[in-house]
Amino acid sequence: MAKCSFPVLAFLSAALLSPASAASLSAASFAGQVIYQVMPDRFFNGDPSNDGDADLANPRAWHGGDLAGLTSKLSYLTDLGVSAVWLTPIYQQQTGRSFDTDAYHGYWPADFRKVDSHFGTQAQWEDLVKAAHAGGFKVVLDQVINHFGYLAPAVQAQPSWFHTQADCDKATNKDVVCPLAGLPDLRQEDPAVKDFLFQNDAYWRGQGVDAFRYDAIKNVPQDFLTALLTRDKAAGTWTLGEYYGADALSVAQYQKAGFDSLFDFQLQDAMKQSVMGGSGLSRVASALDALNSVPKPDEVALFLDNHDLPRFAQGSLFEDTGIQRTKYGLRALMTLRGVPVIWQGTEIAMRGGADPDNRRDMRFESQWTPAEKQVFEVTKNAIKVRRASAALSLGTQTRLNLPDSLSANLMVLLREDKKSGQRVLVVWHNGDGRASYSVKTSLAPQALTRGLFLDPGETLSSAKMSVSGGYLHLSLPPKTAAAFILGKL
Ligand SMILES: [Ca+2]
Repeated sequence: MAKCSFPVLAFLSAALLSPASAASLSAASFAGQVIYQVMPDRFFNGDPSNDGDADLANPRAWHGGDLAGLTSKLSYLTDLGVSAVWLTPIYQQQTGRSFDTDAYHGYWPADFRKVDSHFGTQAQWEDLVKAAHAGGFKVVLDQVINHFGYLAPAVQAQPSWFHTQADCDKATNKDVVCPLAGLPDLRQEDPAVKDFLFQNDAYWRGQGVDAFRYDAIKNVPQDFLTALLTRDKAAGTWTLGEYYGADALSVAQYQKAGFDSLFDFQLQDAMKQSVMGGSGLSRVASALDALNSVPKPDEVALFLDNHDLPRFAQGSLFEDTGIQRTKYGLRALMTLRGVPVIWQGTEIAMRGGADPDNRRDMRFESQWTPAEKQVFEVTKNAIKVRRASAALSLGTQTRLNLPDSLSANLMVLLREDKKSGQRVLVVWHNGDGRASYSVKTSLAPQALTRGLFLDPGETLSSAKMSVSGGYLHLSLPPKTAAAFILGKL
């Protein structure tokens, strides 16, 4: 729920926590998790009785998806193999439309502590949390801290809670004081507003939420964020900030300020260009190198697309290309240090342009094409491989230098879990055809090793690796990511 453009630099005030004091409060970690992002209205309709004026033909209207639907599809998430579920906001929204659009997305709140009737009842929320926890999922809830919905009664009832046009006009930090997309902008410097937002967090923590995804963090004051995050850390709540367009520098600055995690938009953009768009891998390599200097690289949220961006597969002209490259992208994502986040439908290479086209209704197995089923199977396999490997889930990440002539089509990462001694060699192959490479290496000799990722129906990967005579030998299918177990440390 934010718009800006690259490049992005975050300017933080002196009021922030020092890195040391922020780190000392840290309690929660999502290292090793794989998050699945759900927009409940567009996921699954488990209770037609709450549909209200849903209109499936209108992409800007409510569609009827709800909490009961998500609960009934937790088995789908278990099958996919993810470990956490992030819900876009589910609390009570404004009544009526703004810009000819319903508040189906959840970012136009009216009552922050009540489940919206379209999403279900308080009891259905409790059922969901109970079932999710019983299924081993962590629950991540979107928290809006910047604004109310345009038509929320509070805007008229409590005008002192909101910035005015005059505040905006005289503000030095327009991002913080001026409305985001015209939304009624909360005055977090008002103690009553601050306390209201603190209590919203406390309320949802009490409702079983394990982590918050904070919307539009560049649009709220830093000292407010610091106070909010201090409370979250003390309570053991993991925090994920959305700073639209964030690069590794922004990630580092906000982690130092107390966030456990931010989304890395720079890496997302690089992967879109390289994996889906077909340009070389150098921008991906740079984005990964930049992450080496963030305080908590294991916690950084990695993603191919989300509800605010065109779909990952949307970047390709042909259907089969979009399918093939989404498999590549999802496998590649599962090889990286950090916390992968999958937006509902990306695991079947769903298409869609800008909002609301990127929020088409989720489709499930009986509705899939054979190609979509294949993408799902590839994703499921890649998640399974990642979660079974301490090196891929939790290991350090070192990018190996390659000759310039190879670096557009090849990227090699060494993932090492120091605790277990497990090591995995990751290779991204961006070439259009099957290819073999021999690269000088200091790795110890190793017999022919097959890749860990399997295509549907395959029992032995066609991706091959060996090390002999001081050379790393690779034989790789086109446009894919591979991972090979290396001898222990
Ligand atoms: Ca419904």
